[in-house]
Amino acid sequence: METIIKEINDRLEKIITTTIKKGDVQDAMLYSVMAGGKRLRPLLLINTLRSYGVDYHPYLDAACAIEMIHTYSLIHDDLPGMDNDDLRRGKPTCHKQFDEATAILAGDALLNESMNVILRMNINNDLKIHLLQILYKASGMNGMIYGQQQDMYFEKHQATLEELQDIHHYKTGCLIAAPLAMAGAICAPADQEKLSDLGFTLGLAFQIQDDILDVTSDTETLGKPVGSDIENHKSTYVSLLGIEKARAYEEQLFQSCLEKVYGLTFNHGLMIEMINKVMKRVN
Ligand code: GRG
Repeated sequence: METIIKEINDRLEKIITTTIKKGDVQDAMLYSVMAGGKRLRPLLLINTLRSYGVDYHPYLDAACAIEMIHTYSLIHDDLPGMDNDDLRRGKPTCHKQFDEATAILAGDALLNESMNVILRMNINNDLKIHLLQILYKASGMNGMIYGQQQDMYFEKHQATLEELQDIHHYKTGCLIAAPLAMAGAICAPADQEKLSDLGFTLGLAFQIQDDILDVTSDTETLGKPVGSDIENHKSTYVSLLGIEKARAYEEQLFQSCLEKVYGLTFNHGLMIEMINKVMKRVN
């Protein structure tokens, strides 16, 4: 897995340093893309291909394109007009390190250039269009951006558990399901739906874990009380269910992911390793 992460990192660095014009925006793109993300989404694409016994190298750029979209979403999510965060992955957020205008453009450019990365890939045009359709539906207004809109609405309104699930299906789930669906499009079209469904379940489990990590790291590192998000009127799985039920729900979804993996005909071991990596993260 470490070798593959290095390949992803090297390729991302090369794309940003060699295919676009130099200047502050390029510096900001590079800063955020290389700031130490876990590369979960590209790994999901690559490891799904490997699970089917397919060489992932011709598709490395598709994996990088997903990470570029993910990074754009984090840069914009951190902006003063959204979450107004000063730190991301333990480092100054893009707008703190550069300035707000540069961070907006860096996010915009990552989204645009992600499409150019796929357009330049040396694969047949039908597959290229199929990959573009999956990725830009997942990240667009019927996907991640819709989820972000709902998230912003429910910062001011109390969400039910169903509404919370809907937010995360779109905001987090779509960009986790996309790499699995893209792998399906590349090498197992008949499995695409099942792979996407696995991705949405994994995305939900990942989000619940994120909510749990938020409160546990609050208590451990900041001394804030568990469930402090309740005071911010922000609904989370922990604020709605309590930490024990949230943990039980996460475990139930984790088991469901394993069942879905065994419902597919490929190398199960690799995918289980990948799911374990997602679910056992500590940040
Ligand atoms: C601004 C259009 C727009 C969308 C923003 C993804 C997102 C939507 C906001 C990020 C805020 C957030 C905490 C989302 C939950 C999903 C999540 C835990 C994202 C972080 O993903 P990781 O853990 O990040 O894969 P790294 O740092 O490893 O890349």
